[in-house]
Amino acid sequence: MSGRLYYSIRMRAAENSVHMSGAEGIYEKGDILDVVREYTGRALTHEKGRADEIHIAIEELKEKPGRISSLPLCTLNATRPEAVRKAAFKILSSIGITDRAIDEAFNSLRMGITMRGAMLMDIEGVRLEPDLLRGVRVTRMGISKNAEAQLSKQLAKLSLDNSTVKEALILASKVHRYPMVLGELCISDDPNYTTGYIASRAYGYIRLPHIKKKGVPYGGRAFFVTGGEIKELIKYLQMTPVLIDKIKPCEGMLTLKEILERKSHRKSRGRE
Ligand code: PML
Repeated sequence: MSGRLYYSIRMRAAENSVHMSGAEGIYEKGDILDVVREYTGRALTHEKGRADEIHIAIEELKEKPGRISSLPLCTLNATRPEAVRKAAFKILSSIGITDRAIDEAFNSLRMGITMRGAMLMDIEGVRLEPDLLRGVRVTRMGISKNAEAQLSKQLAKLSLDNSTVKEALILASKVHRYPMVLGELCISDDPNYTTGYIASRAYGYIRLPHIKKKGVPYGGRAFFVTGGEIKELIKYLQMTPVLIDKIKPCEGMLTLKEILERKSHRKSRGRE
C-alpha cells in the first residue's frame, strides 16, 4: 500500500470471561498511543463493571481503507416499547423482511446470551452464521478526523454527541454498504442503555428509544441478509477496512409515518 499507513485498533474487555465492552477504529500512526490510553480507560471504567481482561490489537492495514458515507440518522418519535417494536416491524417488513424473521431476531436478542458478534439471518429467520454462539464481529471500520468533527457537530445539536451513537453509526454504515444486507436490528446489551436502532440502505439509521426496559442486560445485533455468498459477506464484515469520510444528515425525532414516507420519496426520486 503506497502513501499513508493506517492501523486498525480494536479493544475488547471481559469480566470473569464474559464479554463486557469493545471499541475499535482506524487510525494513523501518530494517534496510536492516545487511542490505546482512551480504550484502556474505557474498559477500566465501564459502568457494567470492572474488566479483568482487556485485549487490545493494533494491526497495520495492508489494504487502503475504502472511503464511504455514513448512513443518514434520525430518531423514531415513540415512547412506549410496544409502539417502538411495532414501528420496527413496519419498517423492516416494508423492505422485504418477514415478520417471522423479525420475531426471531427480537426473541434471540432477548434470550439472555450476549454474543460477541452479530447474528446473520435470512429473511425467513434462518440463522446463517457458522458459529451460532459467537456470531460475526464487524471489524476494521473507522472515521476520518474531518468527518468525525462534522458528525460531532451535527450530533451535538441533537444532544447525541457521544461514542455510543457514533460507533454504532460507523458500524452500521459499514455493514449496509454490502448489497446482501437488507436490514439490521440492534438492541444494546448495556442494562442502562435503552435505545437501539434499525438500519438499512432504504431508510438509513433509525434510533429506537425505549426498545427495552432499563436494567435488562441482554442485547446484540441481527443482520437480515438475502442472496449471495455468506463467506464473502463475512469476509467483508470482518476484514475489509472502510473509513467514513462523508457525513449524511443527522435529524431529530420523526414519526413512523414521516419515516415511511421518506422511503417512497427516495424511491420516486430514484426513478426521475
Ligand atoms: C451498543 O451498545 O453498541 C449499541 C448501541 C446502540 C446505539 C443506539 C443509539 O443511541 O443510536
